[in-house]
Amino acid sequence: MFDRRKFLKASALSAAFAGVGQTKAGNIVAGMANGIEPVVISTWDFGIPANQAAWKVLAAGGRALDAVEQGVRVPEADPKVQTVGYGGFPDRDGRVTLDSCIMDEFGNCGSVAGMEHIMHPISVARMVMEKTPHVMLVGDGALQFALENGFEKVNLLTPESEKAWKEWLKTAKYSPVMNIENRSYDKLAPKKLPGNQYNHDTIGMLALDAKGNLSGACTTSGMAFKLHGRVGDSPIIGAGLYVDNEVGGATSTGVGEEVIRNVGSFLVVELMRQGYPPEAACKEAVMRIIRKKPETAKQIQVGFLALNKKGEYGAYAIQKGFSYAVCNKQRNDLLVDGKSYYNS
Ligand code: SD4
Repeated sequence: MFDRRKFLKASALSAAFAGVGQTKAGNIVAGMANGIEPVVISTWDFGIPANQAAWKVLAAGGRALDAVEQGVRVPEADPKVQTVGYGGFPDRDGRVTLDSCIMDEFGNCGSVAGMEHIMHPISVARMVMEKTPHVMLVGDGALQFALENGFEKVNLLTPESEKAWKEWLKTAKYSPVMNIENRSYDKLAPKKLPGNQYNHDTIGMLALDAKGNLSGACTTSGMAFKLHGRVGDSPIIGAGLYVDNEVGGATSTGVGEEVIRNVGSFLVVELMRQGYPPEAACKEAVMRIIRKKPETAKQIQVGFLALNKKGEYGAYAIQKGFSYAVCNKQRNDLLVDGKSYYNS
């Protein structure tokens, strides 16, 4: 039955935000006038080469699901990206444990958490989605499943990441101080590692294909030097990633504990369902974290990235410095500075 109150609320929100982002790089993408055009967006600067791999699939008329899988495999395999996949920083026991998830246009999803020794956890997550009746496999069970399905066992700890871990061990207290860890590793490792190009976090990727279908992927080695067994937001459907093909998709980066507590990516998608444009939805999800824990929020970074069904996109973070990459027919290497609550 038609709900007039809901309709008026949604219309009012749409109207209130109608001007948001129409002229800014971070809000509107191809297809506004001439129907939907494919687009792929992803977190941080390493999103640029990842998007380009995804774009090959989209430009050939491929499925968004294939695009996001191919895209995030790029940083997964790149040892210079020390926060995703191979070469990722280990936990405080020196073990590289990976978290990944994927979600398609039908609401199917798959996930692995705390998985060791596999170069492409995103592809294992996809296999969990497609070959099992389950959503999530963890730890040894995830590894066993991967090995049984033809994935190769590799050593994910590179000499550079091992060195950074040993450096961290000199001063590390064995206590899970989650809310400052993000920053301490930012200060510690990347600047000391020669040749390191990238120093940020999780890759979350969202794509819209030529058929107008959405998919998303999220993959990470998690918080550097975490407690062994700690799982962040990234492999948790609704926290690190959510896609609803009727509305849009969202993904997150930063301190996963706060994202999980607020079911962040699901919240962003639900806000878009109510009429919020992507950036406004991301901002409201960030504000929810800040309002609940203002003192904690001063110390941490959380960023959300969102893409709606029309191909509009946006982002918002607690702290400044959250960049995201965009690739479409016009540009394959756009890097956008996401807006943030704190600006210094
Ligand atoms: C996590 N959100 O494990 C991920 C990793 C990240 O800053 O982005 N860390 O919490």
